[in-house]
Amino acid sequence: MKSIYKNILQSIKKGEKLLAVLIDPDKTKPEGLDDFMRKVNSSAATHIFVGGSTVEAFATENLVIALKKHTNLPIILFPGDISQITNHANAILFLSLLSGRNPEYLIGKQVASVSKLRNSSLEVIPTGYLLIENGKETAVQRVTQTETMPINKVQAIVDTAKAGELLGMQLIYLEAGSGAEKAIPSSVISAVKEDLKIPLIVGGGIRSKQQLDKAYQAGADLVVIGTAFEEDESFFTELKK
Ligand code: 1GP
Repeated sequence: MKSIYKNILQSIKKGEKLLAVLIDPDKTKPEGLDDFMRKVNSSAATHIFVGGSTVEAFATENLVIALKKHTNLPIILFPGDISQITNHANAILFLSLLSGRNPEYLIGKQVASVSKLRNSSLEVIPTGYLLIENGKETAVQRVTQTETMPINKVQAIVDTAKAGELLGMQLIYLEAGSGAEKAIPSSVISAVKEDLKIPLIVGGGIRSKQQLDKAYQAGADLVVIGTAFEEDESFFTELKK
């Protein structure tokens, strides 16, 4: 049943905040997921995102198959590349890197992935992806060969997110990059949110409950956390249901 996006909209309507745990197949192996996933399941996490910038062939599929044995949370692909598409997940963020001007990541990879998606059972969720300045170069920048959007150019960020909405995208994702030194500032989140009718995802560099709450208060509907959980699994206990 293709209901993941519908459920996100319903949660937002009820005033619920959503939390995705990002699991990178390059850093997490299918074996030994037991303990980690027990913590995920008893935390406030509502979604699992699976993806990374540089992932070995089949690593994503193997990880998704293993994850399904450990959780009932929806598993959403957040792919860095076409090779990470697997039908075993529930949905895919069909990303277009709107902050950059590299045609490969605006439309090229998307066209190339159609043969995999055309007959797939995955729920495809078109997502405008904006990479925002964060203090240091991140993997997304290196891989996509694009610039980040400066945080002092708030109107440009707001307009870019809005363009995504007007193009028919269903989600906007403000990304500071995995392991970012600086998370997306509240001022940027709130300015984007104010002008947007579709749900807003925020991720990158969020390492504390306080930062998480700040992002929610500023208007993030769904926050993505990866590195903080990888580095310290006890963070899950701070985020109990
Ligand atoms: C990266 O937004 C996500 O794509 C999560 O970032 O690993 O810094 O939590 P972190």
